Amino acid sequence: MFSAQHFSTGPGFHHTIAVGDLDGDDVPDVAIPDSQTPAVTVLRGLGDGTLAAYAKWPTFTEPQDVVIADLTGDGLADLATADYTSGGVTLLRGLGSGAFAPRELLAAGSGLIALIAVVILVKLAPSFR
Ligand SMILES: [Ca+2]
Repeated sequence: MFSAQHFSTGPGFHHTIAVGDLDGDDVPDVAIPDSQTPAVTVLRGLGDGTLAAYAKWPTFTEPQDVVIADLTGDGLADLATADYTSGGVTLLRGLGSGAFAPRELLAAGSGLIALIAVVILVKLAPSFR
């Protein structure tokens, strides 16, 4: 039987959560947008059911939602947030170690509250190549 554990996400306003492997160790990690700081709060999974202490990665203003996906096609997990007032989406390019490059703003207008990352994997049979 499991008992509840609490892992601090630090100060800020946290609305949603995303789970994915951000550092390539095959252990799920947690990312949470913090609209107050503003930042994405990341807690790395340690593989034993616990999470490491949080780290905050700066975003543009008022991130409301976060996705984890390889958005740049380099095979590494990236983070993107839907920002309510920044005028777009914050992209944090993953460096593969669980660290991220400085924030980039992708213009997409104001009032964003949610993101969906769609990854389509197509594996062609040898006869179709
Ligand atoms: Ca991981």
